[in-house]
Amino acid sequence: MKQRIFSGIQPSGDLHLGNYLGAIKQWVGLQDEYESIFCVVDLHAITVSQDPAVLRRKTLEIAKTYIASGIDPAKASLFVQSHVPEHAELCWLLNTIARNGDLTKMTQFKDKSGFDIEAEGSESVSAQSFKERFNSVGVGLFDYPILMAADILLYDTQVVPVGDDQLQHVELARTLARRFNERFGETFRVPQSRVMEEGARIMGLDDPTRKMSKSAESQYNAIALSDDAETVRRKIKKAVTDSGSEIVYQDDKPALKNLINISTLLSGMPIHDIESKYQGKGYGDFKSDLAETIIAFLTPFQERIASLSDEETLRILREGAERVRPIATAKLNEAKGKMGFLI
Ligand code: ATP
Ligand code: LTN
Repeated sequence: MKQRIFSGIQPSGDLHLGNYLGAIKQWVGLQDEYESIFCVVDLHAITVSQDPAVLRRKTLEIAKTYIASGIDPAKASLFVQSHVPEHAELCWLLNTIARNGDLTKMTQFKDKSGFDIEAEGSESVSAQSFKERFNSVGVGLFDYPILMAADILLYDTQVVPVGDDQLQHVELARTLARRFNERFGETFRVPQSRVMEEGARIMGLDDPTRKMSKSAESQYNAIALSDDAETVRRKIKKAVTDSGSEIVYQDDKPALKNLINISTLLSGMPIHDIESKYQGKGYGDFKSDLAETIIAFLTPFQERIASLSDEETLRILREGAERVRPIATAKLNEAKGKMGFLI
């Protein structure tokens, strides 16, 4: 029996190389080894405000990206979260066993809300501004990790492949599974997370101390999977570098380390070989080759996306939902039965 994996990406913002290298590329390699379920998590996307037309377009775009990256709908189930309403319902059940303290420590919540409950009482935050900030943060954004726990636990997921920014959320899914099982009897499987080593964290091109992000302010933070050749060349040229001019992979050169990571992951050339290739050369040569490596990856990828019609993509997504829904229904009913609901 193959183990089951589940993962998802939100249809918000433009997907970038970090999403591909830190998440989707790993999934492609896992689909033969595991029974795979990959979701477009549209219910998560609305935790920040979305234009409905854009949400619709992005949902299809993420599904096309999965397929163009090599996820095979014959092997893996691809579906849209809102097509399986059990996700939202289990989220409600889990809300009643989660505690506020489980959520206030989540770094993604702190980042996205700009609100840090642990900062209360510090000199920099007055009681007044603390309260104002708290009152303005959306409830959905706070509850986000519980919905993610529901996604994972509904399918008896054994392994959750994610970038390292999501480890804290998977940890919460584990906590909630255990808490539920202790209270109501063995129901949910406790999942494991799985992070890919080098690709785990691709950093921003404009700031190697922060991860490359869909919601970054500067257009020079990320290479979008939809960027054309000229844009890639311009962004790589502008990417910050460290002091010195040698091409070496070292912790004290975080900007260069990040660029070398991207290069090795896309070209398959070992890091050591990259260092040797640029011995005696400067950042300029390395960067212009890196831009071409990225373009050589993106061009056929974008062609595959363009060849997928909306209708075909929607058909794949509907089939995926039909395939996984019975699993979700059975697990939800099991949980409801244990909690005392009439089934
Ligand atoms: P946002 O910046 O709006 O939070 P995001 O770019 O982090 O969005 P998500 O939808 O939160 O994207 O993440 C999708 C997947 O991509 C997750 O598994 C996440 O861990 C991974 N991921 C996101 N950014 C990076 C990155 N810079 N490096 C590696 N993996 C990443
Ligand atoms: N929170 C995740 C997306 C996500 C997810 C999941 C990942 C939602 N549900 C279940 C793995 C398993 C993110 O922002 N990347």
